[in-house]
Amino acid sequence: MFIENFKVDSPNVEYTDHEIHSVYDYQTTELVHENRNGAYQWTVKPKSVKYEFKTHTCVPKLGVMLVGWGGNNGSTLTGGVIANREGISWATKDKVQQANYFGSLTQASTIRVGSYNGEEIYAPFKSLLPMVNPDDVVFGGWDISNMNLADAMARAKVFDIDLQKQLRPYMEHIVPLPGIYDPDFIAANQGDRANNVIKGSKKEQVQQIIKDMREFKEKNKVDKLVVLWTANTERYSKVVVGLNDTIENLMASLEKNESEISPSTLYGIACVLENIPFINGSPQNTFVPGLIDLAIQRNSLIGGDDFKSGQTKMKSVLVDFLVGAGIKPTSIVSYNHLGNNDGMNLSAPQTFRSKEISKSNVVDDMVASNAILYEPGEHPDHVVVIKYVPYVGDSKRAMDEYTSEIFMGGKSTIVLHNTCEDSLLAAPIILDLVLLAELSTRIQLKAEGEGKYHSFHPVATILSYLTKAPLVPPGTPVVNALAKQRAMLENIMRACVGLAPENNMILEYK
Ligand code: NAI
Ligand code: DG6
Repeated sequence: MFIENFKVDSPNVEYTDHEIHSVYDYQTTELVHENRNGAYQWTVKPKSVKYEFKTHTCVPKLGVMLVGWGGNNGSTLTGGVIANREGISWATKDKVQQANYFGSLTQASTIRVGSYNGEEIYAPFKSLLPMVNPDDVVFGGWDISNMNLADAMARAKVFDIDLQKQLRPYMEHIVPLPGIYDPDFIAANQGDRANNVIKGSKKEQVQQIIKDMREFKEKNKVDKLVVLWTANTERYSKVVVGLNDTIENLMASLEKNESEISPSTLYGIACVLENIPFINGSPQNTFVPGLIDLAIQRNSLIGGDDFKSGQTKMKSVLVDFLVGAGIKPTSIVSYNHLGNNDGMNLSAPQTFRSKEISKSNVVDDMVASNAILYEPGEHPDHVVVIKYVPYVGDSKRAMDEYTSEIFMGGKSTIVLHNTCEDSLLAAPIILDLVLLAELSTRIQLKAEGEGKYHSFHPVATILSYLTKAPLVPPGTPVVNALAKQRAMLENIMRACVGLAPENNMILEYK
């Protein structure tokens, strides 16, 4: 059964006009070991820590500025939100299609609330805490191409033609702001697009981005802004002592107009200086150590890296299942071909390398979790291939072969083939990222013994479900397994309304 929303009735939860206050017992474990005659003896102690959460319930008017607004993702997301907001439907060869937010965790998935008369009761994920309605988001952003969004949508060839016709009047007057262009960081084949660029030194470019964000906020009367990079994948920038390894060195490098500071890092610096959440949807190392430290110092949310849309999402489910079932994946080979501008940009070795890195590390935590299957240091062969095939456009083909060792030396090979418009997968993920980033800035918490409430760590691990290579605070374990990432997010939101984590024990029926 489905319910639209619910309220929690508990002595541990208080709803006031402006906030939800909850007291929550965090059940965890503490491990100790001692050396007994040369062998470690481990002891596990259950531990309970009392937390208090405070969630501001006033939902702001939210502005979202996209870097790479005129790209396939940017135009698809913008058109998709307009279509939802305006209630647009369109004819396809199969049926009359209504606009929807399928593929969005916050808008189109549910959580289990409990059982009622022997029936499982589900509610929308978004009903857990007050969230911005995507229909109300005001979009803006930058692009190094000055193409208007209606033409960009047509160039992307993602939406059905009847939908494009209906969206055109809403989008043809929208032209992205000039962006920061540095040909050294993206493929040479992108040069023809770059007709809308910010001039000046890197410091002046950062100042221009800050000015743009302030003007956008002012003009659109938004209460809050989130910025998200959905521009071309850049090559990795070199991380060098004295260049970008500390806040001081990064800021000094900005003053000196050092060539190795990438455009994405420049947008990041601008956002952190303005305390505006900044999310990186591409794989490059935008968050060099100096920028991470700056974000921590200024308590400004950063999140990334690289949207987890299709092939990697499957991988972070399938390998988790295999290893969790005691089966040993020994070879994972992932081929993609696609024909959109992203594919063209990734056909250069340096930008491909960024993508190869973010796609390759996604099974590490699952492999490390099972020393029965894997020797220390052992890892499955894992190969990622991406080819540019213009004809298929945005309709990416992803082919995967997983070979595993099973019982008594047997082998099992699973082959997957997925065909799908890449931008239709990415657009709802972008929405989730910005909506959850905004929500997380309204949550404060404190553990027992902590005097004052504080926000979550500015490096937003809460967003990891949505990214291939989750950015984590220094010293924090990276979790890639999709089910764990979803559970983490859902359970934190449940804690904010004083609900226990979903443990699936269903003891009441045992
Ligand atoms: P796209 O190439 O269609 O769009 C990128 C846009 O960024 C272009 O319009 C380009 O002119 C603009 N641009 C490039 N550098 C810029 C800069 N410095 N400042 C402002 N604008 C700039 O690519 P698409 O398909 O929209 O993908 C965007 C990014 O998202 C890519 O890096 C891609 O790797 C990443 N991504 C996409 C996924 C998907 O499923 N579509 C999944 C994971 C990541
Ligand atoms: C080629 O792989 C293009 C990429 O931008 C991907 O489409 C994107 O990284 C999505 O990757 P995945 O592994 O989540 O499907």
